[in-house]
Amino acid sequence: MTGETLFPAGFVWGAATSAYQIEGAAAQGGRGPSIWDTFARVPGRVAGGHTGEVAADHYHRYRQDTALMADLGLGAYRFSVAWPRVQPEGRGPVNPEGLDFYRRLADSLLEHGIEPWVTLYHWDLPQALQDRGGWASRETAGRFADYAAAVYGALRDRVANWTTLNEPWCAAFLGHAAGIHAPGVQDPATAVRAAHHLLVAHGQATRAMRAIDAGPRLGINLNLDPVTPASDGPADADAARRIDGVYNRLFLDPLFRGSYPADVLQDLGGLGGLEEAGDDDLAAIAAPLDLLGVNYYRRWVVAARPEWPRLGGPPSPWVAAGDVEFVASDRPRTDLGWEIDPSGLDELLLRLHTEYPSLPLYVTENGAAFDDVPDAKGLVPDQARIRFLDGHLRAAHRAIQGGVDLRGYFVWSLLDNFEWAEGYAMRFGIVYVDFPTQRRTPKDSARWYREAIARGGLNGSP
Ligand code: IFM
Repeated sequence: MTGETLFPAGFVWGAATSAYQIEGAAAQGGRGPSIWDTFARVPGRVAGGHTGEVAADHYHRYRQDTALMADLGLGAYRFSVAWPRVQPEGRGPVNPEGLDFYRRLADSLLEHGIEPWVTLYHWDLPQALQDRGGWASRETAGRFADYAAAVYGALRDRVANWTTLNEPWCAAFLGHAAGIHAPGVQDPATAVRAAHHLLVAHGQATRAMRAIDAGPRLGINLNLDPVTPASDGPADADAARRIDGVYNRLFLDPLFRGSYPADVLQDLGGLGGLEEAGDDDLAAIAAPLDLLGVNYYRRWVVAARPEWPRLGGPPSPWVAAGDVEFVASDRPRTDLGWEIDPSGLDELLLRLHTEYPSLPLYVTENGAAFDDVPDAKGLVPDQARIRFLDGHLRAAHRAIQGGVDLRGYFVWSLLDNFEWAEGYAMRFGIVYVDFPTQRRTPKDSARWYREAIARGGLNGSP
């Protein structure tokens, strides 16, 4: 390969994390318990019995971490605010100590010339709100709007870029249908209702923040994946339509077209009562946004298996699609077993550009879990992650060449962290964290990313 694959001037080079996955200090600084504190304590819910109680201790080490980011040359850092740190009870008075932590973090980033990007909800609902019904209850949407306004009011002088929710599909369907994420509910109708209330929460928060001033660049982070039928047959095509519907379009359509997709409503057959969503809700959900954050990890290849659903095993997160098989291919995989397919990223970005136009896009998460181990010299050679990032950045570049308004890329993740139900076994960081000592070691991928950032792109032609 010769030449270089350069990104446009102003392209944002970032890294992302989330509060519960890295902060620790779960009972410090006035933080209240979240649904993940409760869930992780239940035996068998999280691999190894791990919890986020200490995590990467970022709450105490944030200065060291921002210095690390500066050393990498990051232009932006996406982090989430822990709702129970700001409002321990999920409503009522804010905890000044909680807000101060995020002010100090933002200041430290700004001192290093790194743009703070805030996500308001990355799955750590205050337990007190779960006790009142959580996302199954409409009341939670209103509480989220109050919380969003409080955080925006406190940080708006420091933070320009805001996203409301991270991956509402996971919060709704992993949390309330499969029950493999907090709060561990296993009821399809509740999952669909939770999805709607999450979207209403997004809409009401957007309204509340814009009522304070016209300042925020506002968006949402969706996990989106292309869905490909395993064959040319009509049954597999229909399986792909259904998975695309309940995974991608259930969120994209209300946000960017103002209504739930008719075919998905029909597939869901009245579950969750979505067809009764009123005009007010839909108008709030569809209020114009400034950006869409795309979290991309893989492509789904699906086949219809009418002889299913299988008996036994945990309930499926794929509501109304329990008869769909996710077909494995011989593509290489990460250590989490996720197939690696960079071509899904440009395909997805081009689709968003064509079907949901005029949205500035950012890849707000993309990365890979490997079982990294430091070598005898204390270095962490992670060639597989470098290949992963290189391949996906090339896909992002192809999308830009194809006319997509893609403005930035955030690697998931800056640090090894608490990977939800997988605990600490799965390492997504470009910086290795030795959890017993909390020592940070930039992996080879961090050095590689630093070079890409400095060059404004990749070595070798597209
Ligand atoms: O770690 C998660 C993150 O919290 C949300 N997106 C996917 C990542 C990898 O599973």
